[in-house]
Amino acid sequence: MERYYQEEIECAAPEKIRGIQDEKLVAQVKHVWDNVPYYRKKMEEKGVTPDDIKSVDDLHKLPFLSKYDLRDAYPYGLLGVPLKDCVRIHSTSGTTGKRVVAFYTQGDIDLWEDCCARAITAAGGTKEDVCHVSYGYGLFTGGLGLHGGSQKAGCLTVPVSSGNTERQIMFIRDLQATILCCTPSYAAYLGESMKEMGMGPDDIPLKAGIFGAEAWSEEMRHDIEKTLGIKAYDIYGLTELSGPGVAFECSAQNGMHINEDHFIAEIIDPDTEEVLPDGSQGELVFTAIDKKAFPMMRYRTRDICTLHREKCSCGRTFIKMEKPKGRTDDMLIIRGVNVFPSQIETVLLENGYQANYQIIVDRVNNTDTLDVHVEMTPEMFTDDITEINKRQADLVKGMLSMLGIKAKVTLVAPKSITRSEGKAVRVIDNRKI
Ligand code: DLL
Repeated sequence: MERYYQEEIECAAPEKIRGIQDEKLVAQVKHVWDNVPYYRKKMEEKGVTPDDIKSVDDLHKLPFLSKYDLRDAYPYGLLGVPLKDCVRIHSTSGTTGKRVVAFYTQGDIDLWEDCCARAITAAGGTKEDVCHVSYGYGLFTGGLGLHGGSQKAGCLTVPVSSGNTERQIMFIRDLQATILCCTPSYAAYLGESMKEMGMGPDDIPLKAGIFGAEAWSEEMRHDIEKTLGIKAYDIYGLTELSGPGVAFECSAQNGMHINEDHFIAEIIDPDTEEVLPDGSQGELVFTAIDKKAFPMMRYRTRDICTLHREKCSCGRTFIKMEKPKGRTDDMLIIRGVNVFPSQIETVLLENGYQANYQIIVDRVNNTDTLDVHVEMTPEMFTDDITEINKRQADLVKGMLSMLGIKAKVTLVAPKSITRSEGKAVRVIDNRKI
């Protein structure tokens, strides 16, 4: 039986949701115009005033915001309320440039936690469940976001945060955790560690996992589901828009419902900035229509994605986004060809490997090189050179057909690639361009 946290809105008629969006958008544009001089200036430069925005149909008239604006306005330039009305900040996990700092009023946190509670409830979470949260707590939004959502959904919430994998497995077993929240790469690592400890899916009571914060493939989902004996659900979000819970997966497990009563999604061509119709692949852009402290208007996420507005078997009417295919800024251009780490991952998982790999890009004599280091699984580990060469050649062939360019593949010993407790670091680009 499908469970909902706020059924009347999650399953509302599309016209009703559209009406809510129209009303909230008009009010939000006014809020921003009156309170965020940085964005007002952008609107003035584009010749738009709040009077021009009467419904979602007018959204395209508004200027975009991007990470550059956030850095420009760092730290307080995009605040929509006096600082004294804010009760929390979070910050991005990005490693380049200035960190993005996002602000929250108590109302913003409430809505954010509702979004996470919708995700947990859709994954089957109830008062009867124990929810083990291994996303990092702190500036990263994963821990506290899912924590708040889990409490609102009524689960007994275990705020483990990241680290100390053996202790995590012990808690999952001893406290009878039924729901696990962490990054997909950490879920895979927990599974690996359990195997090493001589434990299998029957030794833990988990039934569902809510995994996001990084791209993961369908193949990785199947692997995790098998190793942990659970159903694995995707969850999407970003700090700028509050954190996890902007979109979440339901029992259909084929795309994430966007919480459209709080966020309006668009897909644009990242080069021309033209809005594309549903079903087209492009850059995902969000307008947050409820958030007061950090009101993001037409925020360019850099995530490459496709939206679908078809009826879903779960009964929810919110539009669905596919798993993001990658980011415009993690897309590698190698010898002129666009390469996404997710494509390489798909080839590896299709060939029986796990998502333990590192992509090393360099430029030698003016030519780009693509090296992929891939861990053998313990089951396939061998020092037979003929066997290793054959396996490497198979992967080179698979990647050539997926990417259209030749990669060099090096198989390495199990567990030799550093594991991450948060988002995995998959790409090392040594080119000085
Ligand atoms: O990663 C928020 C989050 C925490 C989401 C926990 C889900 C679970 P940031 O650190 O600001 O926020 O990173 C946001 O991560 O623009 C995407 O590129 C990527 N991302 C987030 N969720 C997914 C997902 C959090 N399910 C950036 N699939 C986003 C693919 C994801 N990429």
